[in-house]
Amino acid sequence: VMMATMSLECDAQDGSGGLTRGSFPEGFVFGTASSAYQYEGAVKEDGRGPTIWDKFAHTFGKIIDFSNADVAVDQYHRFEEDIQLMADMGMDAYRFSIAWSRIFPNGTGEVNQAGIDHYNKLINALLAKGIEPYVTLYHWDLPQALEDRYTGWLDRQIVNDYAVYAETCFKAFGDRVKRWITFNEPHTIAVQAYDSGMHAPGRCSVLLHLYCKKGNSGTEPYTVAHNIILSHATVSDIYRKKYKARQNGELGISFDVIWYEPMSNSTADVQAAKRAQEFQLGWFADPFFFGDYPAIMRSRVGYRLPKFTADEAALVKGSLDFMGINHYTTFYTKDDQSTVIQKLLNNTLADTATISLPFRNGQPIGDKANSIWLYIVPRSMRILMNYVKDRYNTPTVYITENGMDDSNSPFISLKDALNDDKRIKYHNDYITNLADSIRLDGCDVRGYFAWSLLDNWEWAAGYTSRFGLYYVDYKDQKRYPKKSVQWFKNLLASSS
Ligand code: PSG
Repeated sequence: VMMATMSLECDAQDGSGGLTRGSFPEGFVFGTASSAYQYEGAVKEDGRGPTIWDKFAHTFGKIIDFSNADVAVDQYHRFEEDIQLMADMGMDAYRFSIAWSRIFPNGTGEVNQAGIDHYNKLINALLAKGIEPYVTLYHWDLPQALEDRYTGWLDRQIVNDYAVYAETCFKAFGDRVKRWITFNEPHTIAVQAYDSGMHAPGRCSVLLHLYCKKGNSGTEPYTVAHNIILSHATVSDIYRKKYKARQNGELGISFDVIWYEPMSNSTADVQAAKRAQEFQLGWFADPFFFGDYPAIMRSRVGYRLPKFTADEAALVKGSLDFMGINHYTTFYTKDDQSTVIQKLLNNTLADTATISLPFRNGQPIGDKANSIWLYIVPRSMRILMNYVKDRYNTPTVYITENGMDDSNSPFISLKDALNDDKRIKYHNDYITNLADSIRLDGCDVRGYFAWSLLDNWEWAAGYTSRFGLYYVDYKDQKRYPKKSVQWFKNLLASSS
């Protein structure tokens, strides 16, 4: 056992344990991912308007360590240094998001030129180092003004305002940006922000409004999802009609996908795992491929699930050029028809009639990272790629996020924090399974983005979670390479 463990570690150290650039097709893209609110800081600079996350983070009791991202990792000022770190690793691409409220401080109205200038500088600095920008237009930081004006994503007006914002970005940056991600994790938005209430704007009705003042966990997630899907479709139509011919780019969405394994091989549990996936990925992806939500959602959610008119369905269907997939973890799923939970919660989880857990017979499904939801199950990467290939007829896929976190503990020395063999193994094993899905199974995956370049502000978990390839000392913003940086360097420098 000892020997086996040692040789595993050695593989992990010497970079890539068999993986090389040659394990992937020509042109396969490697990058790291980030988002504006988690990285930028400078929240009051150059005319940036407040967002729902500024307000949420400054509300007592919403963030575990009482922190906020007013400073974060200060990438607003340090982007040149950070781009050098990417270039040193040999990264091909960088996925970052634009803060809507830097472009339109009030959500709509007059463009803030200083915001445009900032992202021009960032994009140009990336291109100067040969790093391709992959730009997310919405990574959760809605201008607070739109929340105040009409409750943001709950109101159909958002579709128009988002379209103006997106088009402004195409005009300003589309000569250089060829890959656009219109939304990061619409499912997480619907469920965490409007059902559990753990994310901004913190709406929910579960547990008798104990945790949220306002909201309806059984209806609002479906309304918000619908408006997000229509927003993507509207923007895709605009892009294809007015920009695609000249700019020749592509638009996708980054879907969050947990893999669900049946808790047992009973028919009920097998069906439950299938149902859980249709309520997660199917909810958001099916409309783009088939023009409607999954049939199981129609029957279980009933009148609470909005309908697409024939025109809308036609606009939505086919409006995705590629699928982004954020994949981290796997749960066991079992059938749960108990009306107690359904009555008590009356939310999207109750609608699925399933329960998902990381344990079976007291055994965890995999090694745990730091986040309570992050269990390490590398085989699922390959299984998920095949599920996507079969269900959606071999779409073009980018893994837009994959990674694991360590805890931010005052008892861990810097030296130990940099020694991240566990992260090396995580990336090695997930990437190996990804390579197999392409080479052996014919899945059309074009790129892989590690979450994340740097340790950063992890939403409701604040600074307690460290996902970076680089360690950040939050006292002085110094970046230190963890061991996984060298591992990526070796992989990216290997010949094809
Ligand atoms: C991703 C996956 C799960 C929960 C939350 C996320 N899951 O499998 O239960 S959020 C996602 C996000 C990014 C985060 C990162 C790590 O896009 O901003 O920092 O993953 O949580």
